[in-house]
Amino acid sequence: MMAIDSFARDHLPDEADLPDFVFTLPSLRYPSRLNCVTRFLDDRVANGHGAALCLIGATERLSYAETLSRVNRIANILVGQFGITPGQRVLLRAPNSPMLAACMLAVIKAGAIAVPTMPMLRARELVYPMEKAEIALAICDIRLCDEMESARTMVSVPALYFGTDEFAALLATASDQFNTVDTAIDDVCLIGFTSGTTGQPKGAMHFHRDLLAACDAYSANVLRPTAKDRFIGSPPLGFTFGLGGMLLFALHAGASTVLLERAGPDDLLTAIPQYQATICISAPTAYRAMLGKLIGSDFSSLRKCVSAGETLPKATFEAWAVATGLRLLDGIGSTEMFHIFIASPEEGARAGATGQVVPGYEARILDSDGHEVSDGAPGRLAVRGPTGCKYLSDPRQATYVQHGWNLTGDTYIRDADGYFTFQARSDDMIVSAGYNIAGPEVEAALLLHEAVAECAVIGWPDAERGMVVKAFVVLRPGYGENTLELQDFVKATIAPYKYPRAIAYRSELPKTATGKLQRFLLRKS
Ligand code: 3UK
Repeated sequence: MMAIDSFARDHLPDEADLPDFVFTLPSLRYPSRLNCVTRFLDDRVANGHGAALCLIGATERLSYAETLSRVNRIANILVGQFGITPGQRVLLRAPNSPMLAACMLAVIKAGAIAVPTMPMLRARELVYPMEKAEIALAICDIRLCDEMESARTMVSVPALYFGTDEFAALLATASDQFNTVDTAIDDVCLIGFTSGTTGQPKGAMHFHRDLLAACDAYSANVLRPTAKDRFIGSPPLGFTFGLGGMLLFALHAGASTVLLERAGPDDLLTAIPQYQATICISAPTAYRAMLGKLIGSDFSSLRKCVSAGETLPKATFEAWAVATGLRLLDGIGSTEMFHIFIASPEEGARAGATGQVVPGYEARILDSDGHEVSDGAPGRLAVRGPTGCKYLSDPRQATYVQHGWNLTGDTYIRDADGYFTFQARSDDMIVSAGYNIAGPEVEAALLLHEAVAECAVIGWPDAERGMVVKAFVVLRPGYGENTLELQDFVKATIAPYKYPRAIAYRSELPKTATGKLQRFLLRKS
């Protein structure tokens, strides 16, 4: 019997602080012992799907059988060379690639816990998850070794670099047979650190069943990929949006996925036709950036486009539909919930609304006392389902989970048809002269103006009104500053009292590694 490291289990929140888990969908009833990689890979190969393409990178293409054999080899290296035992935490650091995907799957297959990180993190930012998760091994792309080596001067952790001759030699000699480590369905297999717009990142722990539930709830019911699909997109695998959307949903459907190191809007414009991708996973900002440059790009292979991470304004939804004939699939997810819990399939999509609750999830809108508000009134979004927030020893668990419900920190309105419309992050609501104004609504209005490429709206301290609405605007090339015109435009588009009383012009806006606007930095500017 192998020693089992109980760190993750020991650091789960107390029973009383856990969210309720609901398993209403029959497809979410899993056996009590299962390693999720069995479903993602081994079962596929056993069922005759081994020859189908699985992982596609800039320099290599692996079938399902080749992916399984690579994953097994890496798992053997982890166990044989580094003595990794079930439950230990393995940090991963690399841009998206088939090798990174294989390493993550190998860690999980070996019963260990993957702790993926964003490739752009600096040494100082790596130290926190390394210490907090008591990392046993760091797997890192050799090209990103500088920050890793500098982090390792601060925390002593063994490192395994890929992209080196030594690694290639290890891989070549390792056995491609590996017995999947038998785990409980509720053993932790992943710790995703939040990007943390403020404060220290939080380590959101997820079970084997959480990775499967995202596939069986959201992907199977809303995205509905088939084995013929080819995924492509921008989020890093270090972000649960990317891990689910770019890897797990593809594997779960027997489809292929294109994992590119550079997948910004300009890269996607050429990569989508080049790889004949059918499903694009990205964020509103990237779709907006692509919109202006679509002429000359052949997007005829695309059949679905997922947008998440930030609110999708009506204008972007409509412009994308006109330009490509595709209805963007908006969806709200979070690192804590692992993936998307409110989203509608194309035929049910409504411009400007995030969508309806994903089958398997429940959602409510609460007032500040925790009572449900009536349809049409804004309140705090509370959700529960098969997945939920489980922070690695963090007092902020009690903020996210209250009375069994996960409180995402977003203000939403539900209408009588069960559609949920995003208002603002609860701390981005602006109270000006007694009015409640949602910054993102003013942003959506500004984005309808032809001169506006990007914008961010915040509350700005004001002696008279408490706060005033202030907009930071990035202009499209060829347009000059014209504050009066933009103000009049907003007044003509939404209730006039919401117009930005101050407008500042910027060449770019501060964003997190996951592409979210950092409004708090603007508040300090
Ligand atoms: C915001 C949205 C409006 C919202 C994520 C899909 O973004 C993800 O996770 P994070 O932990 O952030 C969560 C917060 O981001 N948000 C995300 N999507 C939307 N707001 N409309 C949307 N469609 O404030 C939420 O609380 O970085 C997204 C899948 C997995 C994820 N981790």
